[in-house]
Amino acid sequence: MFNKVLIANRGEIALRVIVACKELGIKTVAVHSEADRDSLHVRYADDDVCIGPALSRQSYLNISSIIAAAEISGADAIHPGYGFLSENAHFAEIVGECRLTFIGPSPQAIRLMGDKAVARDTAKKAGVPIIPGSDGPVRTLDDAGGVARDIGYPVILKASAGGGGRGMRICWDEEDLGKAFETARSEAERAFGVADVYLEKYLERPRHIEIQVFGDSRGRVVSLGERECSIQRRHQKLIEESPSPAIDEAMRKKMGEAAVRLCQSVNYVNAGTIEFLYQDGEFYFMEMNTRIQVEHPVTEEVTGIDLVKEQILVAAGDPLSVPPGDLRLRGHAMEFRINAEDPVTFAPNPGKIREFHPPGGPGVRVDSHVYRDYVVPPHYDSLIAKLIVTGKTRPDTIARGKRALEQFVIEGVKTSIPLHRAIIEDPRFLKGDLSTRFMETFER
Ligand code: MV4
Repeated sequence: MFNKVLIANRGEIALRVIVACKELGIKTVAVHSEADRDSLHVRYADDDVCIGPALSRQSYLNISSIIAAAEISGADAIHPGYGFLSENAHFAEIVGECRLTFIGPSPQAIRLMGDKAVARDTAKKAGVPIIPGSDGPVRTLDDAGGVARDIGYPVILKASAGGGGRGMRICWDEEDLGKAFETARSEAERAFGVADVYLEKYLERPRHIEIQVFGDSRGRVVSLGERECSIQRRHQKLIEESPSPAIDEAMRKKMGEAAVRLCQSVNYVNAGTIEFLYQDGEFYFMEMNTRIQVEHPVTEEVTGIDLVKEQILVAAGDPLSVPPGDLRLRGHAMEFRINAEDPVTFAPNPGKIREFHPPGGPGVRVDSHVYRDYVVPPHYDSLIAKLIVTGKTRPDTIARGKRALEQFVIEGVKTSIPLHRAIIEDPRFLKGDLSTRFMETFER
């Protein structure tokens, strides 16, 4: 087992990893920027190293500073959290070359899934359903037009190196495609350094449903149920839940088996997520995320598995602790992401938190790094807390969420709490009638 783990991240996920290490009896090293000196992850870690100025590029994305911090503090492993360097294959490689353990998948697996056109092809070869579309990138407008005519409009152009909704273009007809093709390519080139784009049939009302997967170094891969993440705005998730109101036991098994096949085909080790679009009773592979995700707690609540501890144990060579046989999800869990932002315009609202009273009681979990008088810096994402509620059924969980959101007091910065209080009263939300376009038609 590791003696000391360095956490290459900040905010709530840095605290979450420290908590897991403490429970495993492992020492921790926090790294922080100049803007994060007063952060709780710095206070709770055994050691801390300042790795640079506030700007992420100069601190949390600065590979040499992080490696140097690991060396001077005597860490033997690095947990990347989510965001920042978590899906950077080059970083994972350097960590290994420096005789440190990267707590995550291999650089090869990260690289393979980082190219979305390659990931799509890998899924197809593993027998995982994909959305009708091009075989690999489309090189010319002629090729794109040919594929689009075959599959029928509307189609969507996606950047091979993109992901998370960046660099996408919907085309309703040939004229749209003609206008979008070169723009999409040059945007992809500018944003990701690779111009490649691929094409898919555009699904008009899908749900975003993802499967949590986990592989160990003995070649075992398990699926740990799904998360429904359809409630998003500007490709930022707002609410996630497990189980999905759209998925029954038979579908869960089918999706889980498809996700496991994909992982096995790339010898996947550690935590990962297979994202699917789900529409009219069919699921289609969209992307794979090779990291622990923000919304991992909803899976922890319904499976009883501590995913972050599991990441550390598996990285140290232990077998998965999950017993063999079909997993059953227990109860229902829902996560509300609380951002320091204007609830109407969604503009970030950094500043000093004047009051902070998180809710408690049965079935309520708050994962947060903030406290009264904490100053939310303007340099990073605006997530300040995750409220996770668990109950026996979906209605019980919603009732618990409603009271917890009412009890949650945060003053000094504007937050998304009022938005969550409104969504939780929406008749479509209550029915579980969700799609990725839910927020487009949401009226407060
Ligand atoms: C799609 C789609 C419809 N059809 N692909 C957005 C994020 C990126 N991972 C892929 N995305 C989409 N791909 C096809 N063929 C709709 C979206 C999409 C979406 C997906 C999940 C959650 C929210 C979304 C919001 C807008 C569009």
